[in-house]
Amino acid sequence: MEIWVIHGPNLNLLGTREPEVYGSTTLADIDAQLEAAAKEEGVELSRFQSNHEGELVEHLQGAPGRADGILINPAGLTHTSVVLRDALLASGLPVVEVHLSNVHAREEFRRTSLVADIAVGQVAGFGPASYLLGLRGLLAHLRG
Ligand code: CA2
Repeated sequence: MEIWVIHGPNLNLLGTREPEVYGSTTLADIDAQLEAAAKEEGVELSRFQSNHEGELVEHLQGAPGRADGILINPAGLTHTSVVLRDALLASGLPVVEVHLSNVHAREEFRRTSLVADIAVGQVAGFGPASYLLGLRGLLAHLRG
């Protein structure tokens, strides 16, 4: 089984700026934790980060036939991007949406997600653990 992990814009800055909001863990740390969890679960991971909406869409277009499920933190695009939503839908794959922060306890605009209603589920507010919980949830869904 192969899970595609996708990180949206600015998440490459994790651990270097705004630690009071997003913590001090880097994206490489999160990827390493996910890799360890995937190994335990006996699944393959493919990881991708981009600051460009179009690159994320093109990447997602390669998912059908290769990925079994998508774990995504769409970052700011969560709240704005119809094209990312369309690309996720077009993949035909189960999607789990994750956020480091509790998007429901921040500014009003972060409470809107264009991904949540097409996702299997959303995990938000647990810092890097959101990714690990999201991965376990996605695998539970895929394994029925
Ligand atoms: O909490 C999350 O995971 C978010 O997806 C993060 C996004 C934000 O726009 C969403 O509302 C919630 C922001 C990602 C930017 O990450 C940074 C990390 C370090 C420094 C600056 C930005």
